[in-house]
Amino acid sequence: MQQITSSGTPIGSPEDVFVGNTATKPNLALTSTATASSVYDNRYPSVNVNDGDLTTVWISKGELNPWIKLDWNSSQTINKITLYDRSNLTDWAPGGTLTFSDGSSVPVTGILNNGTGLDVTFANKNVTWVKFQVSGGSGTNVGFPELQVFNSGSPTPIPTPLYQQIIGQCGALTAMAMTTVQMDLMQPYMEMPHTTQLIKRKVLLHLA
Ligand SMILES: [Ca+2]
Repeated sequence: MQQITSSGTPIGSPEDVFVGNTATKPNLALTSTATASSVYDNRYPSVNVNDGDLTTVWISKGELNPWIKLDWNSSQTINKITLYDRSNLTDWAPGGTLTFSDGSSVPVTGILNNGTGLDVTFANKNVTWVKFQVSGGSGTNVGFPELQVFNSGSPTPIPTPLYQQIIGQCGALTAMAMTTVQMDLMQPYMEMPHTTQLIKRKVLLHLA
């Protein structure tokens, strides 16, 4: 009996239904202006929180519950913010509240103490600023290496000529997929970098 998928493609055949540009969306924080409730000294200015560099840190001056604010010159559509606590285990901002220029707010909990980023997602907002007020902070000088702001919308469609080119390359790589391409066992697919884009294509497998 021939097994087929829900889309009718025989197992073992590539299924060209999931191809998209999953390239990272730009971090909108990079184009904002950062201000903070305080700054420890000129080695740790507020601009360090949105310079795209996790090794540079904004540090408050003796605050456990400081705030940091990002302002844009024009309205931005956003739906995800990633917060990175200081990587040292002394200073810790475990959570707080994001407030926005549209009057809304989003509570934040679960920021890890080790500097691992926490993604906070929400429905699209059109805003000119976002402010994060820390609560429950501990240590001596709470701060953040980075706040990142995104509009993580649907993948950008790939122009047809490029799509055809990539499909051709994927076809040539299918036989190598088991050994050379990252696989997700729950939803098998192959990934291949294509210039600045990361292309995913499902590859259906014979499991028996
Ligand atoms: Ca930084």
